[in-house]
Amino acid sequence: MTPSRALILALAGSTLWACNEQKAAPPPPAPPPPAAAEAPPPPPPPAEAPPPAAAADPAAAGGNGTIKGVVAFEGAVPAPTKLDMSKDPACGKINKEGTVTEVAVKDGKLADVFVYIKSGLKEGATFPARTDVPTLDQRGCIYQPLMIGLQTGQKVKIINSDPTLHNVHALAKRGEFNTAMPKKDSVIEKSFPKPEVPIEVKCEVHPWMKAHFGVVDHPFFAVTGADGSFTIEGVPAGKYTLELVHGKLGTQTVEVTVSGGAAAEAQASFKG
Ligand SMILES: [Cu+2]
Repeated sequence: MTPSRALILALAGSTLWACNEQKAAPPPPAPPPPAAAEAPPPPPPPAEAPPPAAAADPAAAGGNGTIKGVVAFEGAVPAPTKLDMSKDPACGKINKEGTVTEVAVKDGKLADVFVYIKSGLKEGATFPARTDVPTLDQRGCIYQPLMIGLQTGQKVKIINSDPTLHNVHALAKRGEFNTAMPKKDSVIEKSFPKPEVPIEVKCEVHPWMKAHFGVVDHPFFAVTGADGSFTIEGVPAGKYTLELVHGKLGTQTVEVTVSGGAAAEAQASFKG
């Protein structure tokens, strides 16, 4: 026999043997079935699937809805409040009118209204943190602006733009501070750990100085501008109660339904 023939036979033999073995293999496969019977264990992994589903929950916390509105003012618009600044001559030099506009109305629309979602947000949901830093200025011995919205933990910058002593005192249940700011252009930063609406801010040097913070534990709030308008973005679909707070005119609530990406309209009116 030549070497090549021997090789062919050997290959043929091994092939047959392999075939036989494959045929014989079926019997052993018997064990696999048990393995298949152990398929049930896989279910546990699916059981772990829920956590990812829970992770999807926070994702659902945010949204693409928008709440827009305009806050109106009805009645006679109060004149700016005249202030007696004789106690501190430095104030009169900057604030020549010696007034503060506590009820700011333009074309029947009201500024300085804190608007926020009071109820309707999913329990336990977490939301993105606001990172902008609003400013409360002490200028002309009045606070500017008179209303500031904040998320818990969000910083507010407080500036003394006057060449006189101010002592800013935030009367918060949590995070109260009472800080003397003797130098012009001095700046401090503060934040509040818990929601509270409103928090009164006053100056311990000038008794007429008052402002308010509205602090909530989510980012869905706004303060009406000079034209009375406000916009709250990124709101999940749902039914909500909005609360509107003005430092001088009180509080009211409005129901609003946010669906999909459409802007929900909210109208409100304060009376003088
Ligand atoms: Cu002051």
